[in-house]
Amino acid sequence: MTISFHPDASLTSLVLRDVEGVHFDSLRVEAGETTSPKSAKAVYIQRGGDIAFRGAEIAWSNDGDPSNDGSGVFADGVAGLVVENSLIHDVRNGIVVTSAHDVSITGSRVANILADGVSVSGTTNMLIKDNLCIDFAARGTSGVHPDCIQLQAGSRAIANENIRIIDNVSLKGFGDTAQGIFVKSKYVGVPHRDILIENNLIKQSVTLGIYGENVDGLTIRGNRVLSSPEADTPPRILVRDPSSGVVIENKTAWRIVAPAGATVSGNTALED
Ligand SMILES: [Ca+2]
Repeated sequence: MTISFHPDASLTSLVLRDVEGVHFDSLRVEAGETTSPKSAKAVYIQRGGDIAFRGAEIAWSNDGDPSNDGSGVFADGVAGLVVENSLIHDVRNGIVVTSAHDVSITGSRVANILADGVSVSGTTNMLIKDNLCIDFAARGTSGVHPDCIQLQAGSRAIANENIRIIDNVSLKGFGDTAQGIFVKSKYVGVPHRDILIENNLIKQSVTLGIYGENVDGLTIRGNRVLSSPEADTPPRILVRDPSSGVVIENKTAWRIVAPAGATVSGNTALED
């Protein structure tokens, strides 16, 4: 079933619980302000599957105050999710995916972000491609450390497997600094597996452009990690142990730090 929204139509929130096979065209959610930003979700999908959003616009309050915004899309336990050509703005987290599989986030823009653009845990088979993160709130606001794309193991201690992060762009824009692509599991013996980070552009001014830790099978290829003009700490590529099967190649970055045993070749370092 496909639900197409009239250009004048909007919702204040959308909850899909155990829903199967519904595709939304041009959904608009204007969620307004929230007094509980950590738990509030403009679009909440719990279980179910084969859910798609194409051409959506999902936003909390566009008032210059990032502390009154909740998350844009929060998907938990979903079997099959597409977010395509959508705009998600004025959010705490743009898109949160946890304990899901077969997920595609493509061609979308996440702007005016307090925490993370895309945050993923416990998920298998996911494509994150052709997205843009821009205009982060001041780092440290409400204690957050923003990233464009973050892979973590979450509170359930389940890492991610087979995640492809390709052709995304993270820019400072008119906002503050943020990390680019951050991949870490804090649980011993629970590594992420088979992670590809390819041809992304990160132009920022904090140390971690691309970061990996506790990953089994990590390929970082063809990315550009560049400083924004006012950078005092240019971003770098940093991969830490415990990690195995690490390949870093054909990348441009100010500095590349890899663990022993990594295959590092064909990179251009911008060290001055
Ligand atoms: Ca706001």
